[in-house]
Amino acid sequence: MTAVEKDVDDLYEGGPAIEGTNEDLYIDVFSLRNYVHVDEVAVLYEEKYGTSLTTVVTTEFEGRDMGNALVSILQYSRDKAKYFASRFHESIAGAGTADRDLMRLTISRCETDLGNIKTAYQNIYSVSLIVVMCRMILLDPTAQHYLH
Ligand SMILES: [Ca+2]
Repeated sequence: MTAVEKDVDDLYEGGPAIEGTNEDLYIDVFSLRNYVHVDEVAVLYEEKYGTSLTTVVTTEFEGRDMGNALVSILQYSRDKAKYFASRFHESIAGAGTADRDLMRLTISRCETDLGNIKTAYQNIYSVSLIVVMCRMILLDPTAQHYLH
């Protein structure tokens, strides 16, 4: 079982499956995991239990500020820029064979939201995407064409 799958089941067992809510569990999952993880949990939760996690949180925390905060985290995690930042991270982590994927991502996204991706990448991984890409180019001679 992956960490995402475990969180999905835990959130079900600590929420809809019981009377009341295991609030500490919800707060832990939403605040301690990175945004990519939270979004993966949200997607898998809906696939597995047929209800959006946003609906579950809204119901379990009805009328309380904590519910609004958790829903905000869900929405932020769902942001497209985060998704593409994650894809960049995967491409860079596998540099060499993945440079074609990275280039394709760059071309497809650069005219729309590369600025948002750079910001998201910085927020998630605490390092500049530009710095990471420059390092990759310097270390990988086959990636030199990105400079031209
Ligand atoms: Ca409940």
